[in-house]
Amino acid sequence: MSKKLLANSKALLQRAQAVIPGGVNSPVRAFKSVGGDPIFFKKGAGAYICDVDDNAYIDYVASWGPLILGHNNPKVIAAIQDAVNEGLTFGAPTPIEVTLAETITKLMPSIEMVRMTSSGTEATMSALRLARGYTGKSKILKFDSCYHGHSDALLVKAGSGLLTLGIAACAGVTDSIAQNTLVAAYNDLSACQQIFEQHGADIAAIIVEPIAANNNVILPAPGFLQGLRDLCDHYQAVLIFDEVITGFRVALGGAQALYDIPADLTCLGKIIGGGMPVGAFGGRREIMQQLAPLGPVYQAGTLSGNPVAMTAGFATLQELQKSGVYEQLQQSTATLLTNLKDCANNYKIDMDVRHVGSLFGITFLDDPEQKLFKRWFHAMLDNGVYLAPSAFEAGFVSTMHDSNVLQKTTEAFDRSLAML
Ligand code: HOZ
Repeated sequence: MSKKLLANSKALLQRAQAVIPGGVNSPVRAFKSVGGDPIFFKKGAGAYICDVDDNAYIDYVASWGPLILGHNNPKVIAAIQDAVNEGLTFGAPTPIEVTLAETITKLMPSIEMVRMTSSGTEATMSALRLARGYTGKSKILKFDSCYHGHSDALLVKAGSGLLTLGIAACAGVTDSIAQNTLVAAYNDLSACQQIFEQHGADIAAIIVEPIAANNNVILPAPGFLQGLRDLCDHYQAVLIFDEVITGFRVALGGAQALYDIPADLTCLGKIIGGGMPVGAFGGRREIMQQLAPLGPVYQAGTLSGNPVAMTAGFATLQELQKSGVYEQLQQSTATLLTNLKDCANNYKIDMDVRHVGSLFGITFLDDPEQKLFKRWFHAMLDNGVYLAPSAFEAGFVSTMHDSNVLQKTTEAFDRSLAML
């Protein structure tokens, strides 16, 4: 357990546990799989976050992905402050939601029309409903250990917090809902072909993370995504890419640009809100026009298209469009992982590292029960590096992780391995 002074965090956790289930508002924050108690934070700046006991950490969680520009980017904060001065929400259209929609459709050409939501969960849930409404079919195909938020139909064999907490089947999801969710192993195209041979006439959509970021970053096997595209074309099913994590993270046009596979519908979140609550789903015009008020598929939200969130997202995308940003993110992450791998080799620790742009995964091999991971996680905390408290969550590098920060991380990693 951590040797840092965490008295204020512990006191807050006690208060929180009395009024918030588990003391947290999202289960993977609870440290349940790594042991110890969650840390409470009070501020962030650039690559660093500071807890309520004034301990500073280099942050590789980045609020689980949105903060690609680091904490409190001055341009994003200034834009938000201007927006706040005009009003927080109107429950009516505002100019900035049009501007953000135009920007998204320009940067991700498979998205011809887009509808904003307040979370990634709403985006995937609504995309499924739309796919069912458009095709008139009821089943969906998802992949084992991919995570698409917490709507009922998608909590079947899900990754992220369910994998972390060992929840194989979520209580409260009825059999009648789960039976319409078919599951295949990620990258197993022949299993998908068999499922389509059996159920093709009933399958409305395939939903997939084009990079399995909620299972510690598994890359798509060559031909896998194209195979899914072909199956959807052949059986008239909708191909949904869940790019909530990968969108604007792995490339400006997301994973679909990187692999050159257009989706019919794409789900977004995280980065397009610049740190504010947001989600979106969009795609082919013909499908999106099935949404109310144009069509019969209902979908809505009081805070959808919230002007403060739209402003933060637009300011973030403006920064990301500047030349060299993604090259720098790619280079920083490659440097970091090479340094960590060299360091692990020095200690004769077998470690696999993977990254696509600034999205990365680290796995200790021969560590099936994550015993080494847990000790390493706490050693890194003690050495001032904050990682996701789960062996199945991805890490994120921001534009603020400069060579100095990367060097400090490598030194902390070295000290952590020495402690183990
Ligand atoms: N679903 C997020 C991780 N993939 C976790 C969100 C949170 O706990 O804040």
